[in-house]
Amino acid sequence: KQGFLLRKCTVEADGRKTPLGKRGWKMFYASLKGLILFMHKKPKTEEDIPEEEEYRYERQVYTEDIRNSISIHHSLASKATDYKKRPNVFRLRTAEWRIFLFQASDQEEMQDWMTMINLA
Ligand code: I3P
Repeated sequence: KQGFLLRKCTVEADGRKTPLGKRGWKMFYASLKGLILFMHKKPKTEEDIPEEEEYRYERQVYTEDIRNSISIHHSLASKATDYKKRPNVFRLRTAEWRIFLFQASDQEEMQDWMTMINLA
């Protein structure tokens, strides 16, 4: 499963709220392989694009972002019914109790991501 996802961090591994300034929504190209949700980001500058690690999706260049990739082993995805500001948002709680919100492009995509993550 792969596709664009907007991500917002809300709770860190230490159980604390993600600090202000790091709570914004950020676009990633995500791909679920095994038990890792690999994240790919748009590089800030052309020089940040390593030739061999270049990914192109929908005419945009996205490079692998190991730091933001997430282990989904023992994690749980569920619809963020209490989050009303945006549609098609699901919550991901990881084994270390980090919490992320992800906004998918539509309801079907959201359902698909939740199913794939929870069945992985
Ligand atoms: C955050 C950004 C998010 C917002 C978050 C802000 O600021 O505006 O969009 O979340 O609110 O802290 P920053 O970009 O400086 O990190 P919402 O879109 O959910 O409102 P929050 O602190 O209430 O999570």
